[in-house]
Amino acid sequence: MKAIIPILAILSLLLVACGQTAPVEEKSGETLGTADQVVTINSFKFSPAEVTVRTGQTVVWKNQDSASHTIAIDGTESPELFNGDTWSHTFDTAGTFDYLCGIHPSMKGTVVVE
Ligand SMILES: [Cu+2]
Repeated sequence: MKAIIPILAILSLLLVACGQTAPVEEKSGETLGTADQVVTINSFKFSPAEVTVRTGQTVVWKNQDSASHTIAIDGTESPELFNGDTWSHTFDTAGTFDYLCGIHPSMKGTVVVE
């Protein structure tokens, strides 16, 4: 009987920890569900190369390339994205945000925030 209480304590700690993860940062299919625009990375290209969102909206990049890439945009850079990885960024200010891959700077794209 004494062993049950510590187990319950650990279980409730695990539940709290799970509840604190941010779904937008997860590498799951749910990420794409929160996207206002999705940019696919394939063959060293962002597709579409330009997307338009409104302020407060989110763009999700999905790497379907065999090579790994990053997205350097709006003063930040994604972690290295391997095949199947996704990364999202929410744009809070209007403007035109040109971006590139931090690993392959010739890879370029644009997010227009209206
Ligand atoms: Cu790249």
